[in-house]
Amino acid sequence: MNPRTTTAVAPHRRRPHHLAPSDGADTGGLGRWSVDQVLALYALPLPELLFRAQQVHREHHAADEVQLSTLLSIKTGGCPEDCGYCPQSVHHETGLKADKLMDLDEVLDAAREAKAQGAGRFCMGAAWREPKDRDLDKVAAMVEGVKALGLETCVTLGMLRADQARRLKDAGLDYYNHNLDSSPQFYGRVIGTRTYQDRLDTLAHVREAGIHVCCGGIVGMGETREDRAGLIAQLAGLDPAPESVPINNLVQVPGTPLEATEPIDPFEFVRTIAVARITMPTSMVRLSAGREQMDEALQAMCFVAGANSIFYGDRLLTTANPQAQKDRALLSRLGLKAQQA
Ligand code: SAM
Ligand code: DTB
Ligand code: SF4
Repeated sequence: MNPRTTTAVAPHRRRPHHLAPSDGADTGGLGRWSVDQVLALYALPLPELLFRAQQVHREHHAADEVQLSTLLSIKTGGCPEDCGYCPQSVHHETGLKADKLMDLDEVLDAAREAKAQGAGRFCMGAAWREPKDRDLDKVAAMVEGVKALGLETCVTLGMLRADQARRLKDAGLDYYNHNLDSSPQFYGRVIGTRTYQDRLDTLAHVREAGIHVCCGGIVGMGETREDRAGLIAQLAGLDPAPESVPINNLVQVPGTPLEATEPIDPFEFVRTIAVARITMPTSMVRLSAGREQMDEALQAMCFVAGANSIFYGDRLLTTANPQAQKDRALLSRLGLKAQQA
């Protein structure tokens, strides 16, 4: 049976009023969620929350498919921004060596390898505040080359002007990743060199250029549940919601200010995935950074909670990710399969 058609009535139509978007009407997740409404989801008994997340998930997605994105850091380290979680910032002594922008051939070799391993999307990340126009030409060539290999393309290059977004769209870019990272209230505790509004402006330029939006955040930075709910309410309130929503669990890197933060309770992480799924029904919710530090049972719970995408490949940008072979074995044990691009 097609998992998309197993429920006759949209499950989120049966939500009690206090768990519905604030416009009052059911909008299939396109309405705005207040922070209190998101907190009410968080407060549900875990089995109830997972049940609801599964209902929404099956209404909009094939429940046995996981989308696979491979990351490559095309320009590593030396970033002028001060993001407190990030090993690539010049503000933190992490011992990371800064590199220049990679050559096209090297990038295409990595993309070919990702495709051979079964990835559907190739995401290229650069440690920039924003791209210089001459660098953007080089990235545009990378996008064209990767796309020609039959992979979906994604880049994350920092802040983007409207004309730069259009340049990337012309090169064939499918997705731009730019995260809100946390709630507007907590954000300033982690990042001082760019504002929340700067991020919203970049997202608007990406959207206007007709590029799919990949936007999520990080948890485990010492934020409260209210901050996590604030992040989710912001993401779900983007109109339309991001097509991809990466939920990162902080990878604590020695030398960063967030190095010794109290880790998030694993069940609270699962709740965050479930709440993202319920509030953004049609988005791909990506179980992102932090999987190397999770056991397989916790990852399985995240898939039950509605995660349907992962970063796939032995590295994230500068830190470790589970080996591709180990991930293939895990998906197979769980009866899940890679989504065909
Ligand atoms: N420099 C660009 C920017 O910040 O927009 C693109 C790359 S940046 C590394 C992309 C995202 O990775 C960040 O917004 C953050 O959400 C995530 N990230 C970075 N370091 C992380 C860490 N140590 N643990 C978890 N997520 C992290
Ligand atoms: C996202 O949300 N997470 C990815 C991707 N977008 C670019 C990056 C995670 C980085 C983790 C730390 C590192 O490897 O440097
Ligand atoms: Fe730079 Fe991005 Fe790291 Fe922030 S997250 S320091 S912008 S590479």
